[in-house]
Amino acid sequence: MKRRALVAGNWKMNGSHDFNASLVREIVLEIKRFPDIDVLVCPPAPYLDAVGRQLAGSAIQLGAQNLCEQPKPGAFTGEIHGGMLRDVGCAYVIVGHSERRALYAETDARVAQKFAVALACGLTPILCVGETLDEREQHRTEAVIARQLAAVIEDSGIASFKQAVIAYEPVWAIGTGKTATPAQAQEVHAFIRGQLAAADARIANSTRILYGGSVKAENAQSLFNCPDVDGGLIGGASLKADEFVAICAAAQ
Ligand code: G2H
Repeated sequence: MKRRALVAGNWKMNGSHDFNASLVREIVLEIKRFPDIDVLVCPPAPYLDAVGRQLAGSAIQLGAQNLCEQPKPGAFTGEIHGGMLRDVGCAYVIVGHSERRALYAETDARVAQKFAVALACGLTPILCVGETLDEREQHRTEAVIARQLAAVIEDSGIASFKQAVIAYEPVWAIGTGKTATPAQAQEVHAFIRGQLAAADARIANSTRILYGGSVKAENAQSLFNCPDVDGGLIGGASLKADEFVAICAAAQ
């Protein structure tokens, strides 16, 4: 089965009303050239509503970078419920990004809770998995990723991946300028698909697995050519309209 590519821009903690408006204006103009892929931008939470309004009428979808693991809204100061993300027009939410795992102590169990809440709220979770440099050097890449995936599969079930996306993001390649080679990416993507296939071959075949970690216009094509790479989760390069559009072109 040929999977439809997805290119998702993770703006992280960057932007302002003026910056976002100009970036989105340029992307919206160009994106019409790429009808065969899905494109998504994930601004910081305070800007979701404004960016969503600017995207209205375009094919670009809106995603959030995080959500609260609590299943119901209530007294959780500073947190954002998945239903609120839906309310402002989000279709996707990133779950378990390595920056949240490392800097905000998100455990596999909490990531699994967030994944489940995202689904319950009608959002498509983008589940991030990936190993650190130490883990790779200790040949623990597969064990780490298997553990990260298992936490979610055990909690939400393999069928949940009918409405989910996985992003493989080697931590050593995030924002460092170091990118996994296409061979390294393909090897891990095939492993991830194999983990899903062990539970359900059909779901494994249809689940989109994105690569993330210093994707740029110059390396996107070679990564997207890999048979198990179905697009990208783009950080730094998604903040430059021409770079992001060139990455979309590579996925088309
Ligand atoms: C990985 C990626 C996007 P960058 O975090 O999530 O960021 O492309 O800047 O490495």
